[in-house]
Amino acid sequence: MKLNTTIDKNIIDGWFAEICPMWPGIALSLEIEKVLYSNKSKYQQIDLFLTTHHGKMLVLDGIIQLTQSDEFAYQEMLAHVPLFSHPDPRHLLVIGGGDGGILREAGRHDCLETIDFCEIDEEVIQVCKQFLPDLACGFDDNRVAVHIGDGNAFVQNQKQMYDVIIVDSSDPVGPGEALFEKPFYESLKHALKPGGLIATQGESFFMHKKYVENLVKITKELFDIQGYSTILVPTYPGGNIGICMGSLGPQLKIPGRQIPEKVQQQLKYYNKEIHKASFVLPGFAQKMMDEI
Ligand code: SPM
Repeated sequence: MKLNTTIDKNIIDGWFAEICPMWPGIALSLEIEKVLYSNKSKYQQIDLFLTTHHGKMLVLDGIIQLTQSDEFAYQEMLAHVPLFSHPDPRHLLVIGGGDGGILREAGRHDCLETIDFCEIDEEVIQVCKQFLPDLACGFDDNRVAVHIGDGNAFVQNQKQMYDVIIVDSSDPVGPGEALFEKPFYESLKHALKPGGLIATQGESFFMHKKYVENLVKITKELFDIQGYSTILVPTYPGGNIGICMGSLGPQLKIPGRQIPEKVQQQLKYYNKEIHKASFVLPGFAQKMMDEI
């Protein structure tokens, strides 16, 4: 099948193959029905596919960012684990995640008064507003203030502003690279109010040992309390992805407040039990964390 996309090298007989040096020798493939959008933005290659069995799929620089079939797992956990760990979050910063999925989940927290959002690539936001309204509805919340620009530069100018900061980054290849380095984490720490906490896309302990070790090392060095939670996501490499967290006060491994019933009813993955269980790691992964 010939598909009209600018990432032809990833398309084999109508299947998209996610090939990346970060996970050498293995590639997840999804069958594609149609290319809905394909363009090189100022920062990266953006592709939006309709798959045959997993809904629409957003791909940046050849890497799967989400599919409609399982995006809820990642967005719910990356939003609600940190937000429910904090006893009273009022001010939130979200860096990355131009699809709006984290904003959609954060919007369920009535206690939030302001939600700053920083994304480098405005074209990702536009594409998701056009093709993924079930995620981009996150932008409709009138507490959300959108800042287009480099998240690393943005956070350097914020001092003691936020109760919670969530970093929904792509992988450390391409525009997201600086978001995996210690100076960025130092800036995140300075942008937190006393008692604040951060949560960042923490890669996979199966697939990216050295990246996970680096994130855990940085957060252990900078924060009083550190934690690593894991999420099952079938369309990410290895079927899992982590959340790397650092806290200036609140415990992370149990919710710091009640989950309102009206919020719980809207969720498909997150609940009090999975919050706690997500910090229980397989033996080899826990050993890896303990040795850092
Ligand atoms: N809001 C969804 C944006 C997705 N951001 C994270 C994407 C990560 C893609 N690569 C996964 C590799 C995991 N080890």
